[in-house]
Amino acid sequence: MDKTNTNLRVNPARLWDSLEEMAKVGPGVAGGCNRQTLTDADSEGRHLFQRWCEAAGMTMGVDTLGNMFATRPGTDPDALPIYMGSHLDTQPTGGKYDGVLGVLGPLEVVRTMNDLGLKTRRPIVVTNWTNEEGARFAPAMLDSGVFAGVLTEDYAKSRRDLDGKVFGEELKRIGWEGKEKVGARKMHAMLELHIEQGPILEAEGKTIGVVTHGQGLWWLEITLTGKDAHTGSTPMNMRVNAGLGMARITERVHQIAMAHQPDAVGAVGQVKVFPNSRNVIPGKVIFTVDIRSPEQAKLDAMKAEVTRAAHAAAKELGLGCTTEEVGHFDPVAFDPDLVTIVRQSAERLGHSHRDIVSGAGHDACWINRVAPTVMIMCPCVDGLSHNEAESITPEWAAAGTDVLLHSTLQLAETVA
Ligand code: HGY
Ligand code: MN
Ligand code: MN
Repeated sequence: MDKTNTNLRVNPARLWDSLEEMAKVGPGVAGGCNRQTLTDADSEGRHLFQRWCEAAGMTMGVDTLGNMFATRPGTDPDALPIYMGSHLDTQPTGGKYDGVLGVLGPLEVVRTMNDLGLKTRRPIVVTNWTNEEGARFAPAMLDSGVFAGVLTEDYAKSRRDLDGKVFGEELKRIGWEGKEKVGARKMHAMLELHIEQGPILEAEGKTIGVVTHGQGLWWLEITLTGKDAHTGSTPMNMRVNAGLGMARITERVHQIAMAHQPDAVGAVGQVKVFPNSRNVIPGKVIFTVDIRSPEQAKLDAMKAEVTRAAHAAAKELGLGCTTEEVGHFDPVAFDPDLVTIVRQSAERLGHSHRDIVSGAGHDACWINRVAPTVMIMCPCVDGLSHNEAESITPEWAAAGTDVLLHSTLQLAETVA
């Protein structure tokens, strides 16, 4: 089969049905998903994914952090495989496509190859990375970070959620702690298909994002300590208000990001207030600052400015202040040769496309350290993501998966 055959396309209806079927596992309350990592819903989604992979003739391997690897054999078992993957875990108010398209799109690629009886020299592996979101257990991209040798397995297994549940214990509880050594697998290349999660592609009428770079990020967890006191009877000049400190620092994070425009973002997304009672001045607040930029210098400058601002605000209010780095990766440049293959596949298939920098972090950002890696993006409506109203069209899903199909067949070397 001529790999450049532009008639070679996936089955859009089957892909869409799989996305909708998976979305029923761990449903949200407003049409999206709440399939947080290492929950029973995550486990149910994993079982469904495994059943589908085995029905497509693949064999499943699972490592000691629950990363899942479904293999379609090649004609040369010694050849390094082509990996395609992303994540099935979602935010608490997540969409149906963030991560999921990057796992079920590759499954559709394999299903299409089966339909057409296509053989490749290299094996092909479809991957589900555990805990990409970092919503329940920080940091994001935790297990691909261990796979890439940046984080340790002990660190990953020690992470706690807001209820004090421990990652390693939850992984055992849901029965997805595998036997494979994390990071032992070697890859010829890794491709990740993902929705853009930003407004650019849709606004410019482009169907495919050829991802050349990913912006870097810092997650700084700040703990402010003041004094619990009565909100009614405590005079204003006697208050040691950790909640006020958090508010001031949140405003400063916004100002710092705005001062580094363009290409800088910052916000506070997770806040835990103690004792979180309506008539008690918060004596303690723990919150995470998320700052990002594609430019290393800006990222480093913002981190220093946010840290200084936090300590200054705390000092003004007489608060104790500690900061902890709970997530980080530098800006990444994806493999130029793979970027060219993705761009050529989009061209060949007649899809409009543009080079783009990923605003969100992805497992590909870590895997890029251990294998040539690239990402393919499709638009999402209004650029909205990490929101249950996240939406894409079946056409966008199919276009991104067709580009993945063609790029993967080229890299895996179809055998006549
Ligand atoms: O945080 C991120 O960028 C990704 O969605 N986990
Ligand atoms: Mn994602
Ligand atoms: Mn996400």
